[in-house]
Amino acid sequence: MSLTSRLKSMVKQAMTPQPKPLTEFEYATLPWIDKKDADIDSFVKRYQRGQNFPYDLADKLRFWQQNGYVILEKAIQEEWVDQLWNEVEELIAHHERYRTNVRIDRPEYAAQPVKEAKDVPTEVLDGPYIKIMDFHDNSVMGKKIMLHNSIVTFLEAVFSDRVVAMQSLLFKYGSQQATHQDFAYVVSENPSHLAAAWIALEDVHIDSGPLFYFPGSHKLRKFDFGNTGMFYSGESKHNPTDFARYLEKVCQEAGLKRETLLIKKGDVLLWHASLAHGGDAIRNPALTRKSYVCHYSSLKAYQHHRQAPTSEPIRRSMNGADVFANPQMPDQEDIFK
Ligand SMILES: O=C(O)CCC(=O)C(=O)O
Repeated sequence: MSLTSRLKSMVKQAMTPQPKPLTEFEYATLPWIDKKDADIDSFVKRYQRGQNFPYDLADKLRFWQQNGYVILEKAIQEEWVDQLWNEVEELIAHHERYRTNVRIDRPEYAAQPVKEAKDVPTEVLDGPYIKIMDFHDNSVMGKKIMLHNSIVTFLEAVFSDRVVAMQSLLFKYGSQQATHQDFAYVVSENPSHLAAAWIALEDVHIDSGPLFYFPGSHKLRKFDFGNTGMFYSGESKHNPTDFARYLEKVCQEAGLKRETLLIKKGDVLLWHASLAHGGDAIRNPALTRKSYVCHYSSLKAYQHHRQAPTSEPIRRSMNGADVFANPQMPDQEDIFK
């Protein structure tokens, strides 16, 4: 393209009105349960799959609708949790064998916080400020827990659509992450079709930096990052600290209480795209807080892997839900059988 045509095209783009970034979910595409006329009793009568759900589905859906979360006690069998954690320990101990991405939130890694496990020493991987990313790509057990029948049955009810898992994070220590709502960071093709699971891989100790959350905060007005609306990007005018301050202020104004998640190994917290939450301060650095966080969307809202938005994904299906194979590391898929 010549310089003149490039300039012309830049001027044309600058003069074309850009769509205003979203500052609220579109009402028409909200999950049915977030709409004003949601009729939970008739939904439950029609929802065949809910009949084998080992909790009272109508009660859990009502609780979700009001509070933006539910807890499924003893959802995941201990042996599964133990197997997953043994695999994580193997990854940490023999990091040189694995290409799993790891995020290191330590000042010495600030220039490049995401690296492959093989390039991060065991002492660093084994410490705090580490997020092991998308380990489910590598692990069949990671996929089995992510797509566990109880999680999928509940989220399929919430979306009234097939569930598709989007991504996962594994933590050995508390994240100490500031208050946030996930839709700002984890974006599907329909941002309101998003939910998450926090799976306890050990009993949570109050001094280990537990997750905290504000029940009812999923109904509050969204934060506006300025130029990028309700989504955060490196270009946003406002930053995650402004986001946290806003959420804490509006939760306080609305009289919402801050709760601390003290659940047991194998229990699962499921939360709404807009539930305000974060990681508490670690009061005893010797304590671990092993946990597995998975994010989900629906078939209609997540049709392509985020790293290959124009290719048809390779679906791995379990319990009537899907997760896409990692398009960038096919050699690392299911290396932990
Ligand atoms: O587990 C934590 O401390 C925070 C996890 C979290 O907020 C998230 O993944 O969205």
